[in-house]
Amino acid sequence: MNQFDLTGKIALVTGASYGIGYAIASGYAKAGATIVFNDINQELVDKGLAAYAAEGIKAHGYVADVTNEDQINAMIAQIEKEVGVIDILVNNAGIIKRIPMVEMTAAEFRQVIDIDLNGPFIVSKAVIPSMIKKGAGKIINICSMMSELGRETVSAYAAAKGGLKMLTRNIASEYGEYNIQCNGLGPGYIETPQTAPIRVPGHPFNEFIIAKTPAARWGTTDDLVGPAVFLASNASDFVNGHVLYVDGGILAYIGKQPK
Ligand code: NAP
Ligand code: GCO
Repeated sequence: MNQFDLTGKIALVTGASYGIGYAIASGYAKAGATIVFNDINQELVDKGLAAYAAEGIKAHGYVADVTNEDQINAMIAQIEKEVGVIDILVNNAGIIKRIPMVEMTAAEFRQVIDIDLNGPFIVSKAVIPSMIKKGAGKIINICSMMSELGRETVSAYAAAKGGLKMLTRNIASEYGEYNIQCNGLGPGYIETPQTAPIRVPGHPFNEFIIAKTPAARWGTTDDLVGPAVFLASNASDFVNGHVLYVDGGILAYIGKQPK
């Protein structure tokens, strides 16, 4: 039996019109899964549907804001009616604000926490009952280097991603007996629209990250697909409450000595 085969599984990836979510969903489709995704507006959902179709993937797209419990509950009910019960949930949707903490408004802080932490709670809470009924489920929360490390200007994001690591452990603890595995996937610094502003060649942060990464490069979304398939598949049925960091070695490395 191919433990990494996702044939017959239905995977919901939040915020997956592009970026990391899109790459993971596309990888799941190639492993046999049926892909369902949401994004915040119809334009993005249509953009995502076109991108999946261009790869020969018939995805199902829904407009829903992960912070809106009514929208999420309605979407899950619609998915179960139109596609089927969700076997795999990837809580991917997220934002970042890079503002010095003392200059960040409480509203800005709350917005990041709402999307990056409350959102995964809301969506997980909506899908777990059907996973319990089905007798199995996989939940993968997209964590971050900021689940372990702080840095200037990302206080809200680090608080959210640190909380997401503990929400991951708590879901694993509370629902493991129902054969639900909940794990984190912790990307390092990845080339996506979210990091474009700090990845400009010659930008000090760009050089900094390359010096902090043993692999001496930014990650790509392709680097995340194999680990994401592992966490969604039967190959990880006894892995629970773990955060799998896919960071090229950043967390293990003090950083290259400046020349
Ligand atoms: P991205 O390119 O900004 O994509 C994020 C996606 O989430 C977008 O489609 C976005 O839609 C959607 N989204 C935002 N708010 C939403 C909401 N309230 N409801 C539904 N969808 C929403 O980000 P990314 O780089 O692919 O990152 C994806 C995830 O990986 C995030 O959780 C991020 O924190 C995490 N991560 C990223 C990196 C990295 O280096 N890129 C590293 C570690 C972790 P809009 O276009 O409308 O915003
Ligand atoms: C930043 C980056 C990071 C990455 C990622 C690292 O400004 O430091 O955006 O936060 O997005 O989370 O794992």
